Amino acid sequence: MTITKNRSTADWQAADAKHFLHPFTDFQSLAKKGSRIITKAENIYLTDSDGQRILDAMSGLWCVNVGYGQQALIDAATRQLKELPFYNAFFQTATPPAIELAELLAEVTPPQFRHVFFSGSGSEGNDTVVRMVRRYWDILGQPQRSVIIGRRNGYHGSTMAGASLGGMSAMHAQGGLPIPGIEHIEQPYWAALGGDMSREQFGLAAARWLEEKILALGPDRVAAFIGEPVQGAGGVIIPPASYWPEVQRICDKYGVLVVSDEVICGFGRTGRWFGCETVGSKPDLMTFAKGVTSGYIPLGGVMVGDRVAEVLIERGGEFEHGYTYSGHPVACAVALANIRLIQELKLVERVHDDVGPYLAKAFESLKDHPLIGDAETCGLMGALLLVKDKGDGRPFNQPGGMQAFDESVSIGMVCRGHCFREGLIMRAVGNRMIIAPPLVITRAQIDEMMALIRRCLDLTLADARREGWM
Ligand code: PXG
Repeated sequence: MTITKNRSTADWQAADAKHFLHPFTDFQSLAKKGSRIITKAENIYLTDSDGQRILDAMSGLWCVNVGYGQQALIDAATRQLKELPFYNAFFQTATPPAIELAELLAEVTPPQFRHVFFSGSGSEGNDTVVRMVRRYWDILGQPQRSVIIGRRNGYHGSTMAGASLGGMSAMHAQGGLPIPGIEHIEQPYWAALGGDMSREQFGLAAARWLEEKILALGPDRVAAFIGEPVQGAGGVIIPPASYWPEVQRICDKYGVLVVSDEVICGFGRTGRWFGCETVGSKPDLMTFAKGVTSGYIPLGGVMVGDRVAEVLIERGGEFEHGYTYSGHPVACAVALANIRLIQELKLVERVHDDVGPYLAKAFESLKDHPLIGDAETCGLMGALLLVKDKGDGRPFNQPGGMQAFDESVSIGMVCRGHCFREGLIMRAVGNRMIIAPPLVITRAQIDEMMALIRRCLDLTLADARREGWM
């Protein structure tokens, strides 16, 4: 054991504050408050350094699909570490785990996908997407076709290209983003932008913003459109059913490549293997990460559809791109064990037929709560909209844009504080409380989670009434 076992919480916090710069964090305010130190986990429960048990309704960070402590994944990593801890895939070499994972991914993804490019994370996967779609159009003799369209409040990672494709204004405000050649359209968020339109009418209207953008730029300049099937970090924004089929129709019409960012939606989260199957798109490229290894070890990549693969392979020559960890054997071995476990436990079918509908019903029953203006789910992703006034449905604050990481938005943070104290991890995105529990969650555990959610909403409501916020 290389980690000191018997340090106190205060000791961990002091060392943390002194040396560790956390992602998406105001360093100074966290140093004052002290981090929560998570020391172990089993199934869907975490334990912190004070011994408190916490129900993890966020699957770590949308990734621990098979739950914590799965022996098959631990064994796969251990075996591979002994056998061959690393070798690269650059110089005409490959390792068995990477080859076998490529084979298995081709099997579980939609039929147009027979090839994969590996990365170390979702952000790197989306950097690969940018390089690859531009290379595709170059090879086809259309180098001017380089613009990629993303959406406001979309999240595609934190590297230069990932953050540029995403539509988080707070991120764009730092470091000179977005990079050139990335454009954005408004998101398909009906509750915020739908006005008098029905959900389905709005879905069509939101898709047509894409057509307007393509026409404004000139179709011969547009390389690709990228979107999450369901926006995750933006607050679990579930698009109207009419949205993605219309997006697909428009992209087909102008020859624009469709990129489905499946980093959150992939590997069963929405009740199908991939989110594009749930929402009805037929992407040319698909970014994945997180659930591919259930987060046990970093791995990401891009599934490359036949339309792009054929051009890259048959006409492209060398693709000048790759990462040291592209096809890392230990990560790939864990992914293989993870995907086989998802198959064995029939987790995708379970989400679709059993726990997904059960969660949907439980969320429906929350609609009687005075704070809840809307409650919606897609598979095992769920969002609660917190409102000031149920009568007119007025939300606490307008999430409209990109407040995914804006800690000044109070009501969600108040609710999240209660969740922390009560032993529940639920995320706040502006005025939306969101969950994405491990796919192994049982009905009884959903009941337990819902009791905690209701209790935290009651505590938040009491605060709001006492403070005169509503
Ligand atoms: N695409 C999507 C759709 C994501 O959700 C990434 C790409 C980037 O993946 P990496 O592995 O580079 O982080 C993500 C990551 C949040 C939150 O607060 C969500 C993510 C990351 C950090 C925080 O919800 N998603």
